[in-house]
Amino acid sequence: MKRRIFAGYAAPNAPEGSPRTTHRATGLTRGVTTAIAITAIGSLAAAFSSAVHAQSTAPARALIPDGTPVEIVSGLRIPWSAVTIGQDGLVSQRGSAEILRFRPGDTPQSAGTVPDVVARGDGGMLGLATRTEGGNVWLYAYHSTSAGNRIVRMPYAEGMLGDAEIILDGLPGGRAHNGGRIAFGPDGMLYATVGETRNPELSQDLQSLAGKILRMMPEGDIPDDNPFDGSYVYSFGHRNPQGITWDETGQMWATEFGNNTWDEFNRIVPGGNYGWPVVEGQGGNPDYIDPVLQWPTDQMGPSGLTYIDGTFFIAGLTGQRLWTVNIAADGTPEATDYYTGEYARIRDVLPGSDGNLWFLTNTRGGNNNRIMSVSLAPSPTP
Ligand SMILES: [Ca+2]
Repeated sequence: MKRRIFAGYAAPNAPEGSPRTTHRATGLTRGVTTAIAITAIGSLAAAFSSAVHAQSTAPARALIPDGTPVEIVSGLRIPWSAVTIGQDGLVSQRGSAEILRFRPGDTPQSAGTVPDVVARGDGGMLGLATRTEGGNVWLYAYHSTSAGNRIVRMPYAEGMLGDAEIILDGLPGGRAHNGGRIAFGPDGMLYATVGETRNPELSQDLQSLAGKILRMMPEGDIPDDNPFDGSYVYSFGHRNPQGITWDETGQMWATEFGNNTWDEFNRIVPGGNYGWPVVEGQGGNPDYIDPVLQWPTDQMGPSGLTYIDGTFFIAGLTGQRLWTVNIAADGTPEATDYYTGEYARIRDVLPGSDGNLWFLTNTRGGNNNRIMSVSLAPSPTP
């Protein structure tokens, strides 16, 4: 059973894998409720309108992790991103130029290396994405170099990567806040999250690609219909976003590391300004778009994000847990956490090739990290 209890409260003797805490955000129309909001009440109009947007297709029941996760890959060192191509999985490790290929239960094999990868701070080999074009399969990678961050692509055939082709080079980079997630949207465009490289003022500077979500053609050109003419910038005012996904309506969503107070779950609109560094979390300032949900940074630290049949799954890195988010039919966003502290930090989450949910663990020491697989089931409570 779900427990709707105080934020930060750990239910004693909760069975393994059961939800520990559930946080319900109050909506404008709900008035005072007994639900506990970890979101600030400010600017819930934005949250409410976002929720209304999603409600028409929201399923009656949420998906929840079902049972004990099974280890399908071990011995990884800071795995950062994983994708599937058919039955193959491919995974990046932050400190390595090598991309590993795996199938659940087998020892991972090298699929090839990416040139010019330089790992320092939170940079290195970061996000992966795939694209099938005609009969060709491409693996895209976002990685750090000695001079900022770069997006490349490599053909993938018979388990091996071909030569890398640069898609976009010279992205802002630094020792921290490199962003690094990439994914193709339902519009066939490639999106990338770029952190503000610990230069907060760049997030509001439309001439800089730091602190932005970018949108580009699969070959790296700027699309004609981007919100700012001649710019890769799709949305701005971000701090260090590391998760992007889309729901079945085509709406984009993103997770973002906050500074000291609030981590964010944002509904992304073209040209939107998400506030950093003027606002962290829900500020209620009409000049900026507030997050739909926010969490104290010790509970979340969101990295990877995916969406499966009406439920968002968020890799809680700092909070060392898996989060789900659902938007109820009445527009109320609800977040639930699982496995707190059981699998170390969690860096990425994705639909696996075995039909289960996969997530990547990141211990602080970095060694013997794993990919876990867990089945999903409808929540027993509507
Ligand atoms: Ca924000």
